[in-house]
Amino acid sequence: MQEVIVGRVEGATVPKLTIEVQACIEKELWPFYRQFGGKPYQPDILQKAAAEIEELCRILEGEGVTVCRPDVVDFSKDYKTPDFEVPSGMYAAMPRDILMVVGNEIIETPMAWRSRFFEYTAYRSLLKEYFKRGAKWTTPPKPQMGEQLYDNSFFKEEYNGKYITTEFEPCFDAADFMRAGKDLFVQRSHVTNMFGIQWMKRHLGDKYNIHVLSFDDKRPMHIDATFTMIGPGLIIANPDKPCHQLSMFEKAGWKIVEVPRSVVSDQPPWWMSSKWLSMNVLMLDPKRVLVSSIEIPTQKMFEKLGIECIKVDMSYANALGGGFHCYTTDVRRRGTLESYF
Ligand code: ABU
Repeated sequence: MQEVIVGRVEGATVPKLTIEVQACIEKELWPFYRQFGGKPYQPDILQKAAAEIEELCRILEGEGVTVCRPDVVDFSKDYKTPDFEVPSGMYAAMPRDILMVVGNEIIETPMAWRSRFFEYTAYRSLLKEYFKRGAKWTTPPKPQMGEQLYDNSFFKEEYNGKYITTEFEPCFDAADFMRAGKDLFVQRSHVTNMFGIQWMKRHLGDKYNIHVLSFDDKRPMHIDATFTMIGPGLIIANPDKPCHQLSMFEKAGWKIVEVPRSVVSDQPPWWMSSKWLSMNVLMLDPKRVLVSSIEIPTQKMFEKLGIECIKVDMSYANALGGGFHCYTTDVRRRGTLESYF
């Protein structure tokens, strides 16, 4: 990896518990969102998370990677469009959700949470700079996020394989995609609909193949704590969320390794994700990975695969719903455009 964007937690605000947030968050956490939605996250946790992210940047730079950061934005302001209103935004902590790099193109994704509508503002200084340096800069149609994008009947019954987003307009988070050369893998999730996947297919054209994957998962949102690509030919898989298309990878000769369970405790709190962030790692190159300093079983798994672990503490940063992969978007990597399927 040569250059990476690392998100920031400064200005982070708890999103309102809108229907699309409810679908993605464990029910036990809903009271937290009801109480704090629209207010800043607890300052002491934010400060500690910010310190961990600073340390992550220092470590990346020490490994020879250029680190870029989004602007500091106050996400506590309320906003209103002709289609919806919310009491606040959320954060610019997870560039992996909003920025997708494909070749020399950087795509600002049309995310599905109303609290994330204006998140792109934090990245505009960087995107203008990348454009000046020669990048192709694309913004897909921005969803209107009115009532028609969300399925109001979603909570009427127990989980039945439905999604909170409808097919009214395209939406997708970049973190539902992963890429190996000319092959992109994507899951239909609560925040990525088939219309969004279709948009990407038509946009990228014949140069890339998009494969749709699915998993046993009641709350699909982001593929990178479910099925994480360690490199072409090697995937680490969440044993609680089996992939329905495993045979496709097996036929292509890929190795799929099940990840050991996380060993983290309940403190600091887990406000927005499962503990499977233990597998939300960042590969610096095929032989070096950033992994949580607490997750010894996961470290051992990587060492057995011949991959050196660079250990970093992300306990407080994890509280906001992301691990190394979520907090970063790799902008430049060495390599050629291979086809694997
Ligand atoms: N943004 C990644 C969250 C994934 C998970 O909760 O497992």
